[in-house]
Formats: sequence, structure tokens, C-alpha cells
Amino acid sequence: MKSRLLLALLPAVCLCGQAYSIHARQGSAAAETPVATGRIAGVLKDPSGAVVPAAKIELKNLASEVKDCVLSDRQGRFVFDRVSVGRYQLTVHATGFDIAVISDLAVAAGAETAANVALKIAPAQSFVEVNGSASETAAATRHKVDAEDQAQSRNSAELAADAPGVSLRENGQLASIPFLHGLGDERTKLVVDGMTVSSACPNHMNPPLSYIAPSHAAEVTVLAGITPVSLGGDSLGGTVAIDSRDPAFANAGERLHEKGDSTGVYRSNGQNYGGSFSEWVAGRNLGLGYAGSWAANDDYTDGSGHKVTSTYAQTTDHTVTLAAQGAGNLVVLQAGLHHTPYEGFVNAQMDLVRNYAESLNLHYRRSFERGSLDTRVFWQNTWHSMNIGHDKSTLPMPMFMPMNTHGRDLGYSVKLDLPLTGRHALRLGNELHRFVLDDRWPAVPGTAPMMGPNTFVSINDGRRLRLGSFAELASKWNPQWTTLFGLRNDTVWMNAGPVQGYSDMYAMDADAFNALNRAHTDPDLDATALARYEPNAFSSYEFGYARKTRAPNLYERYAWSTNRMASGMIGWFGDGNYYVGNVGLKPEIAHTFSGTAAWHDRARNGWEIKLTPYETHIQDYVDVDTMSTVTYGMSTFAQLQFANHNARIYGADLSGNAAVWNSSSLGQGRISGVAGWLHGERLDTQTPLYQMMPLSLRVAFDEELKGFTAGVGAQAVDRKFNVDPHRLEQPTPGYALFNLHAGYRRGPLQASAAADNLLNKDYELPLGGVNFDDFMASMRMSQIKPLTGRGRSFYGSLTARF
Ligand SMILES: [Cu+2]
Repeated sequence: MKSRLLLALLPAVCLCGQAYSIHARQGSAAAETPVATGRIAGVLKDPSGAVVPAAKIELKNLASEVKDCVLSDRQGRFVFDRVSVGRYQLTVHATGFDIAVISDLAVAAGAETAANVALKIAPAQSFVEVNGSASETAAATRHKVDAEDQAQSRNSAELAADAPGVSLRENGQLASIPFLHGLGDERTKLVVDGMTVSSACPNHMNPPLSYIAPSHAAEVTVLAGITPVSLGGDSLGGTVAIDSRDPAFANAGERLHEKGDSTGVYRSNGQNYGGSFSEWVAGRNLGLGYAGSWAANDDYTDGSGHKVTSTYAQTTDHTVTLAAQGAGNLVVLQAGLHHTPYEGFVNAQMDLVRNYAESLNLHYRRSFERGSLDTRVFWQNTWHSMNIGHDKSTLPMPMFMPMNTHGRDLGYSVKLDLPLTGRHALRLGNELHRFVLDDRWPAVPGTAPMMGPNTFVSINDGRRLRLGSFAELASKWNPQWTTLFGLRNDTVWMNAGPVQGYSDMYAMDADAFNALNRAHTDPDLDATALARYEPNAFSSYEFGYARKTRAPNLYERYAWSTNRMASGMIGWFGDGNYYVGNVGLKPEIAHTFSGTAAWHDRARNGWEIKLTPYETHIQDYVDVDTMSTVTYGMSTFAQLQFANHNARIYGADLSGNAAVWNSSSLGQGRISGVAGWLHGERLDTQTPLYQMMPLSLRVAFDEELKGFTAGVGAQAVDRKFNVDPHRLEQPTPGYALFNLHAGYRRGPLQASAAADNLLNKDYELPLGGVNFDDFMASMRMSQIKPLTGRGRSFYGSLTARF
């Protein structure tokens, strides 16, 4: 990564790879097959001859581009041990000093290479090279995924859950949906290996992050709040990007570069089993790999011992990766198959009975003497089917209703990074995303005119085409001041063909819809202005403004039927309500003001505190108007039509961590915490917005010593009393959950064990929606209740690397 800017300015985001570092990989490989290794050691000194501690030293293999980094110790010393024979570049980043580079270091078998570095004081007017790492803002969180994260996460959205500003909406077991600062689902840009795909489902059962298994994820980046325009577009809340491992090639000392791993995981609550396997083989220029995973679980039990039905799931996926490199070029082709044969949705009327997707993702990157080009073409074809699944089919009066959705995503992106001078870097880009959707509900024999004799056409040839272009300028004016300005245009073209209902019963709505002009062109404009001030080595302040736009999705505009049964099938909110689209909807425009203040020790590895307050005004927020309400027994539901209303959300995130001890006898002990608070309201009615996460706090203590890791954690969530009256949202009580985990790593093996919700607390999920199954089990007579969370669960996992 060409991230001098990042390393020099934003050490809050530590790039020291651990899970996939040079040490770890070659260390474990050495345990099986002897690989010739040597070592690099050195001392850092300043011009007066004094040693420089806590500087970051990055080592890059010149052939494979694999990187590792360490920090210098109190005596200014650093060591890279068990380094494969080959040639390396060594880069030193120390606050207050110029970046120092040793461009070619040779490592020979069994020998030590000396790399003593004399650092120069950075003159006040010198500029750090700004080299296209504009994506890094102070509020960004980048996290290397390790085996323990993978074992802990049932789906990839959970990998992002610990980042400041993130809350998760429960959505099946495989498809949790991240919210950034209260803006979630399609208001957050979700990117998997550079691909943006759309949910091909009226209930968003297959959101983008459901297409990467936690076992394949290598890195998670969360940008909450002000997002550079190069990473935004067609979203309001920010960006969550998950990337799988970069391909690695053989270096000078290797004939073949081989690595693989295999993991098994078991979680007790819900009998959750999973496994994954990956293998990668590469020469100097060509590599081929496979990664696959499988997971299955039954219904979970909540803290009161009640089985929560329709929370079962099963999924399989396969990815084949082919990569080639040479002379500054890298080409990677990924082909993926994802198959979910079933997944229950307790907060929806229907379950997923099949989701099958095939995808191709071709990535090409070229580095020039100065700058780089990054291009991508991707395609995904998704077949999604819903009906009631095996739990709902045993409820009284089961309603079988097949629904088939077919989605096709096609897109490209081109990004060009151009350092203009030592002071400025320009990033230009262009991207396209085309989504075509058909949603058809076949007739159910013997149910005419309600559900027959014809096929119900929900969305007919729905099309959403987005063409985006942007320019972004990052400037480092002096050692204290950095700015980032960006402008972006996304034009969204939408249309949908004529529809029909199951029978003449639906003709009035269908005729009215078919008579409308349904074509829309939305020219959306985004802008970002961001400034960062670092007065000294102990603090940094960043503040900025962003205007971001999102055009409505196909269902928000084109869900056409006001029939209660049909409109009950539309909606991704888990609230049991009935949703009707609105062809006249306008795009949402968010104006966000946000800042981040960070304080830390000089070395930035002892302690850090970060505070991010924000306020967003959303013009034409896509909310709802109430058309009618209907009461069943003790419960009331609303039929709602999507409608634009102004809204605002404000809040703050506070996060921090501190080393409690760090020594060879005690190991490393670290305490960390994240707190989030926000308030969202609709301005015309002054009522709360739907699913705003109440005040929440997570704290953890983690210890690491000689291959052992252990930790305790707690999560406290306040009661939710600000509820949306339009959706008849229910309050939820506050709660606290505790967890424990331990792990051990030796050679190629890593084992971990943990307990979640240790005290088996019975609690309701603030963003979980309602338990629709229990309501149906009572023949629609009970009070519908918020969904309860998982009770105590033990889990264990074992990973072998080879
Ligand atoms: Cu669905």
C-alpha cells in the first residue's frame, strides 16, 4: 500500500499486520518444510546520536510485495526474525523525522543483515509525499481480521460491529446489516472486494455483506461519517468495505509460494457448525487459489429458555482466484458461487428458501513511477426464492406463497491516483453500476382470486443504472495541516415495466401504476471538504462537511400494490408492517458536519482516546406516511407508503484503548472501549426515526502472552424509549451482556474457546424488529413483541495453517 500519508498522519489506524505477517506465515511454514531464513536487525538514532523508540519500521519483500512491520523498542532497536531469503525494502516512520528508506536489503540464509538508520529531523516546511491514500480519514477504522474474529462472527457484518459508530440490525443469521451513525441498509455503502451489489429481495435477505463468509475476510474498513467521495456515492451514512486476502507470490528464495488453512467452528446455542478451507499456490508471476466455506445452524434459544423459531440457516460458498503479476501490473480474477438453501427470518412473514448467486470480479492494478491505476469489472447473477420455511409451516394457518426474485448486477470502476507535486495528490475516478430486477410471485393453486390464477408481477424488468464520476485532491500543506476536497456526480436512471396482480382483484392498482410515467433521472451531487490539524505528536483534530446523496431503490419507487396481503411482503424493516412504493420519490440528500479529536501518547501504541461528534440533516429522507392501520387481537400494524420527509440525526462516538502492561514476563495487557450515542428525528412531526440505537457501551480487557490470548468483555445498552410512532416501533429495556474468550496458538495450530452472554441474560434486541413467528403462533391474537437475543452460547474453533 502506498500509504505514506496514512502512516505519517494517521497512526490511529495501525497497519502492522499480525494475522498474515511475514513472521507468522513463514514461521508456521518453517515448522513443516524448512524455508531458508535470515534476520534483519538495526538501531534507530537521531542526529544527536540519541536512540529513537516507538518508530514504525515497515519491511516489504521486493518480489512478493508482502509487508510486515514492527516498532522500535526503548533502546531504538528493532528485529525482523525468520525472514525468507530475498530482497527487501525497509521504511522507517517516526514522528518529527523525515521518512527514511533503505531501498534494497539482501537477506541471506542463516545470516543477520544490519540496518542501522540515522533519522533526519523533519524541517518545518518539508512535505510528506501524499500518495493517493485519501481514503484514510481520522474517523476511519481498519481492522485485520484474525482467526478469533472469524470464529466469533456468524456473518461478515459482525466483523465490523466493534468499530466506533457502528450498530447492527439483526437480519436472519447470515445477513446482519450495519448502520453507521444511524444510517443503515442501503444508506450505507457496502463493498465486498471492490464490488457493490444490490439486495435482490423485497426484504433484503441477501444484502451485500452476506456474500463474503467471515472465514474469507482479511480486512474490514469502516468509514463512519465524512467519507471521501472516492469511496462514497449513492449512500448517506458512510462505507463498510470488506476485502479478502491479497494474492501473494513467490519471492527470490522460493520456487513456489504455498499456503492454506482449514478451520472448524462449533457454537452451542443453536447447534451451529461451520468449516472453511483455503489453498493458495503461486510462482513468481502466477497464482491460483481456492477458498470454500460451509455453515449450518438450528434455531437459537433466548435467555429465558424460549426457542426463537425461524432463526435456522445453512450456507455454502466457493471462490476460485487466479492472479498474475509482473512489471508493476497485477491482475486478479475471482469467480464465486454462493448457495444458501434455507435461512429463517423470524421478523418477516416469509423465509428464504433458496438463494443462489454466481459472480465474477476482475481487478487490474498498475503502478507507475508516480501514481497508479486501479480498475475493476464485476458481474453477479442472483436467484432468490422465498416462501414459508419449515418452522412457519408448522404454525396454525400457514400461508404458502412462492416468491421468486432474479437480480443481475454489472459494473466497472476506474480509479487513477496522480501525485501532482510533493504537496498534492489527485484521485480521479469513474464507475458504473447497473442492476436489473425481476420479482414474480407464482399463483398458488386453489387460492384464486387472492393468490391466482395469474402470476403476481411485483417488479417487472426494474432497472437502476448509476454512472458516477469524481475528482479528489489531498494536500499536505505543512507538517500540521492536511486537507481533502472532493466532488462527485452520480446520475441514476431508473425504470420498471408494466405489472399485473394475481387476478382482477388487483387490477385497479396495476392499471394506475401502468399508466404512470415511471422513468426517473436523478442527477446527484456529492461533495466533501475535510481538514486535519496536528499541532504536536500527541493530538490531531479533523473536521469537515459532506454532502451525500442516495437515489431511491427499486422497491421504494415501484412496489405498487396497496392490497394488504401483497404490501405485507414488501419491507426490509422487520416490523410486520405493510409497505407501498411511491413513484414520485426524490433522492435523499444528507448534509453532515463532523469532527474527530484524537489524543495519544507519542509512540501511539500506549494509549489513545478518540471523540467524534456529528450532525446530519437529511433533506427528503425516505420515511413513510401512514395509509391505514389494522388491528389483530392485541396488536396493531400500519400500512405505510414511502414518502420524503426532512430529518436530522446527531450524536457522538467515544473510543479509546490503553496498554495496562507490556513486558516479557506479563505479556501485553490492553483495555479498550467504544461508546456510541445518537438521536434521530423527523422534523415535520418531531418524532423519532425508526431503529435508532440507544446509548451503548462496550469495554474489553485483552491479554496476550507467548501464544496465549485471553479476554473479558462487557456490552451495556440503554433502554430504547425513542421509538417511531409511524411504524408502531416498540420500546426495549436496557441490558448488559458479558463474554469471555481464550485462545492458544502454536506452530500451525490455533485454538480458541469462548462464552457469549455468559450470564444467560434474557434481552430484547433494539434493532431486531418483532417476533412475527410468535405472533402467528398465537393465531394473531397476542401482543407482538420485540425479538429476543441469543442466550448463553459456548463456542470453540480450531484452525490449522499449512
Ligand atoms: Cu427474500
